[in-house]
Amino acid sequence: MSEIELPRRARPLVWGVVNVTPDSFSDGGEHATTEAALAHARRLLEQGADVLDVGGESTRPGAAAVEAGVEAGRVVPVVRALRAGGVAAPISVDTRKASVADAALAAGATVVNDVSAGADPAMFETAARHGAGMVLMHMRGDPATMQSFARYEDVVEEVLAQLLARAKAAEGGGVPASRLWIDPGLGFGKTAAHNEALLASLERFVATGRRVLVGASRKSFLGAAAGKGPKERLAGSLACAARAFEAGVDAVRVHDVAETVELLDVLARVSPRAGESAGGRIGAER
Ligand code: PMM
Repeated sequence: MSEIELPRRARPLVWGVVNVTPDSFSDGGEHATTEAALAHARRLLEQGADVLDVGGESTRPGAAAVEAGVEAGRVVPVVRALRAGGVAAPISVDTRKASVADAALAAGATVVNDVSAGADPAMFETAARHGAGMVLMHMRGDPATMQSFARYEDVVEEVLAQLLARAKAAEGGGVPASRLWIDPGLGFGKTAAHNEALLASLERFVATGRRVLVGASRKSFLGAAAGKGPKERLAGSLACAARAFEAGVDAVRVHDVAETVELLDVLARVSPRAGESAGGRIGAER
């Protein structure tokens, strides 16, 4: 079975966020049109993004759901135009809907980034049929309700157990382990203390042998309490990327690609962990 083509690096791969939404918390809907999203995606590639993560539904806490047709109408033209323009980099589609994933994969995406970890019963079959990769992210409830579920006895063990169960389900649905990432879902039904505990325990996720992706970029726990807006959370976002490097995760999902690539490339040269980190593991047998 052929594997998804991913670059090999001595540091986590950088997934650049392309939100084609009018209401994303992190970039305020700046890239809502196809043209703006395309320009943004090309800029992220120039800055060194390894993967483009294209999304058409805001998942910020309390966000309302988006119709499948509307969501597909946002993401599919962007994926298609990137491929038509010769972009060869892996493209993931950030969606919870199998129909949107299906259309985006047909247009040239190669990975499904599903913040619900396969809640749509048709999702695993869809990813499997296209030979796509899948990110399985941890969340409780949905974006409208998730913060009411932010109660855990042991957040690390509970998140990990749920993710491993979803990974087994994905494999049962035909998506092989070599194409799966698990993601603790920072900010999705979690308090700041939960997010911090998960970041402090990333090694537990890496130790499962599964690929791990982490998305901390610009999230509220990095500064909302101090009155910092999403774009004022760069230092905190970079601190989390450094933490991900140290823990040996495979990928970080970020908005500030240039700064993150620079940080990780320096770490790859100066850290005793260089080479052990996960970008270099990608494509290895699991
Ligand atoms: N966070 C957001 C959206 N999608 N996907 C994954 N796999 N992990 C995340 O942490 C994650 C995600 C939050 O919204 P944003 O697009 O505005 O950053």
